[in-house]
Parts: sequence; C-alpha cells; structure tokens
Amino acid sequence: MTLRGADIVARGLARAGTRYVFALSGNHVMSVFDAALDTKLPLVHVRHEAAAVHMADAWGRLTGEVGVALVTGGPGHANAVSALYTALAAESPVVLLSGHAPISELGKGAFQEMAQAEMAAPACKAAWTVRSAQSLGEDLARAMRMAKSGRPGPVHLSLPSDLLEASYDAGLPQKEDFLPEAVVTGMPEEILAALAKAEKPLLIAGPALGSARGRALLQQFEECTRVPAIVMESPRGVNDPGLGLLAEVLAVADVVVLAGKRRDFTLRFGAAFSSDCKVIEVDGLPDSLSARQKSWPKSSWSEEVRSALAFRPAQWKSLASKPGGPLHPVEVGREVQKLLAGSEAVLVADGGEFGQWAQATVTAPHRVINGVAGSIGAALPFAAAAKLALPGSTVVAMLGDGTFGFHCSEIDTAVRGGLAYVAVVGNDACWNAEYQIQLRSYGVPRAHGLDLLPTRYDQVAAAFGAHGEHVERLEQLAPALARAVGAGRAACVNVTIERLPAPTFRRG
Ligand SMILES: Cc1ncc(C[n+]2csc(CCOP(=O)(O)OP(=O)(O)O)c2C)c(N)n1
Repeated sequence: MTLRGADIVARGLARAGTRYVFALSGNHVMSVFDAALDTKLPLVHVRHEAAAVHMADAWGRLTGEVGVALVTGGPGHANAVSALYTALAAESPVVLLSGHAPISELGKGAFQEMAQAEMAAPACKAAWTVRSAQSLGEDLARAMRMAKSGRPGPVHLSLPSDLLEASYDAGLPQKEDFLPEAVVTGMPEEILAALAKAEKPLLIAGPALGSARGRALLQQFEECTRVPAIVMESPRGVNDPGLGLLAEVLAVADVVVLAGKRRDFTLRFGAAFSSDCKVIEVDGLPDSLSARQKSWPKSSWSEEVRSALAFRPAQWKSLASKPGGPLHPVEVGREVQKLLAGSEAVLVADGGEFGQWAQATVTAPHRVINGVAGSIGAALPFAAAAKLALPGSTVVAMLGDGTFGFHCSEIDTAVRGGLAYVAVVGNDACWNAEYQIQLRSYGVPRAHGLDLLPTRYDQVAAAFGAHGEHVERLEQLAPALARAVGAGRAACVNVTIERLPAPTFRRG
C-alpha cells in the first residue's frame, strides 16, 4: 500500500485509538493536518504550543490514554518543551509529535532547523528524530508504548517534513504494537511483611496514582490492609495544604513504603521522616490480592492518619470576608465546593497562593493540579481538556490572576470547541506567592515589583466569546457561579480576593 509519511502518522494514531490530537499548525506538519482529514482524526487547534501539551497532559491523567500533541518544528517545538516538564513530573502519558526540518536539508541552514530531540530530552522519558520512512510507523508505535509503559511520562518524536510528505510502499503497525508493555505489579512479600509488623505504617504513592483510578486502587489496598495510602503530587510536598497535618504523620511513622514516589525535595530528601523510620522504595504498585492473603493487625492508626489529613482549622467554618469585600479565599472555596458534588466533577487548581487555598478548601472526584513540577499557567488548557475527557462533568478551574495571563487565549479554543468549564480567578492584583516570599525573606520595605493591575479578566474572557462574571462581595458569588455554570459555554468568574499567604496547618 502506498502511503505518505503523514498518512502513516495519522492512520497510526487512529489505529492506536487516539480520540483527539491537540495541535498547532505550521509548515512542517500541514501534511499531517491533511492526512487527519481522511482518518477523521479530530484536531483541537490551540493558540500556543505549550497549551497543546498541557491539554494532552490533562487528557492523559484523566483518561489513562496517551495524550497526543502535534506542533510545528523549531520555535513551535521550543514553545511546547516547557509543558513536557509538567507532564514528566506528573507522570502523565503524553506523546509530543513535532514537525522538523527536512532530513535532506539538515546542516545546510534549513528553515527552523533546530536540535529538537536534544532540546526535549531532559523533559521526557525519551526523545528522538525519525531517520527513515521505513521506521516511521514503528517509531510512532514505540513512542506510544513508551509513554504508557512502567512509570508513565512524555515521549517526543521529531518528524522531518520530507519524510512526512513523500510516499512509500509501507505497512502500518498493528493495534497491539501501540499497547504498553505489561507492567509487573505487586509488592515483594518482605515489604508486605514489614508493613504488617509495623505499628505506624504508611504507603506513599507518587503522582501516577493520583488519578481517580489510582486512588480507587489505593483505597482498596488501604481497606484490606489498614495501611494508610497517601498520594503526594504537590510541589508543596509535606506542606501540601490538601493533606492537612501530613508533616506530623510522616514524622511519627515507623515503616514507610514509597511506591513510585521519589525521596526528593517534596519529602525533604527523607528528612520528613524520623531517623529510626524504615523507608522502603519500590516501583511496583500495591496489589490488594496478595495483600489480602496476610492477616493485618487492627489499630486506630489509619483513623488517626485520615483525621490528620482531613484537618482544617476550626475557625474556617465561621470565617467571613470583610463586609464589602475583598473575599477571603476560604469563602470562595466553600461556594465552589457546592458545584462539585457530581461523581465525575473535576477540580483544576493552579497558580501560587490562590491555587493552594483552592486545594485546601475544595475536593472533587477528579483533580488536575500543576503537580510536582510547580509550573504555573496550565489551568485553562487543563480545564478545556478535562471537559473533552469527561464531557458530562462539571469542570471548575481555580487559578490566580497572574496565572490567568499565561494561556488566556485558550478561552478562544474552549469557545470554538464548545467546552463549557468555569474558571474562577482569584484576583489579588499580585503575583502573591512571590510577594509572600519577599515579605518572609526580605521584609515589608523590600517587597517590590510584584503588583499586577486589578484587571477585569471576566471582560477578557467575554471578548473571546465566553461568559464573564465580576465578583467583589460575597453575596455576589453564589449567583455569579450559578450563572456561569448555567451559561452552557466557557465562563470566567473574576473574584476580587484578599492578598493572603497560603494556609499552613498547626494543631491548636
Ligand atoms: C512557569 C512558572 N513561572 C513562574 C513561577 C513562579 N511562581 C510561582 S507562583 C507565582 C505567582 C502566581 O501568581 P498568581 O497566579 O496571581 O497567584 P497568587 O500567588 O497571586 O495567588 C509565580 C510567579 C512558576 N512556578 N512557574
């Protein structure tokens, strides 16, 4: 069968079961745009290449399928690279396909020629340039397999435009060729034995288990063993405000299994545990079947841990914003929580201090946060992809005003695509997380340069065709959120909030 290289890519993606390709056009990949027409592969055309990767990332986290991004070569590819780092730290299965200068012109000063694979490599599980038409199909299948095999993560493939545009007598990889390699699950018997003998055992999982499916698996393990299982996926590590008094729990644990969780800065490189705590690192997942064969001691430890993680200051219940505004972030969280009751609801949280308040005050069955990478800006692409992945769900993104600026043009993508989410912008006219660092580290007189304008982001959103709401006082919030949810299209609720440091928890 004679096919263009671009057809091999488009048909290969379709055969792999790819439901959407998050793309930004450019000379090097127009042949793939053309080929996508014949395979009916839907392209979600975004406004910045990083947003394409962020959307593929959220898709990967929420569906467990490989999220595919397609961008052009050179600067288009370079724009996409920073978003790979977020996907890498979140252990999200992503494939970035970037067009590339033609092989026949390399080294001669080709248009947008760049060492693309080398540039992407540090932010990927693997990155390479396709070298021949014969290997194109297998390269694609290998990239898709690698993204999902073992610990998931992003894989990059550069596609020289001459290989895409020429025709070959070539076969396509089979469906099975795209499937991930079988993962060895289960935990060695001696690790289960160490947990069973411990008085205060913990299982700490890495971000790959932060999905709804991963959390269900951990819950099964916890129900069967009574060993508390905790996912750590926040850049604030032991101070993750979504995990209450986690630091206290870690400090008294006697056996900790790190399941696919690195002993990195989020665990203070191990200093979060007491010196006599036994810490075991393992890559396998907890397997409740083999765990079920053991007898597990009864104790109150797992309840103690659950209540520590759920700890929030008692005064939050009665906390009120100043009359006439601005709003306290706890009150914003309280109202947003009411929207997220559905079984498929999604919370996206991003940005500095407001993102932390969001995670401390709001829970949802699905959660997409900026993750261990701690990179801000992805909220709006995340929210759009979440609505595509779970079309029947309520999707709420809570983000800071600085963060809004990174990808606000993706509101256009959401409006064009009919993707109805609600973005709640905590507007304190400041890059507050960094402002708080200045206050803490250098003192009030040396705080400078971090103010933003109290911009009407609701009007920015409205200009892109979304629904806009502006909230300055508490009594305006609930009706504004209700109108935003009811708008049936992307909506932005711009809320004037107090400029507060993120919450940290102490007992008493
Ligand atoms: C890509 C990237 N750039 C810069 C930073 C540093 N940073 C972290 S939080 C923050 C401020 C965020 O401001 P905003 O979104 O308004 O939220 P706020 O802290 O005000 O609630 C900055 C600049 C980062 N983490 N990631």
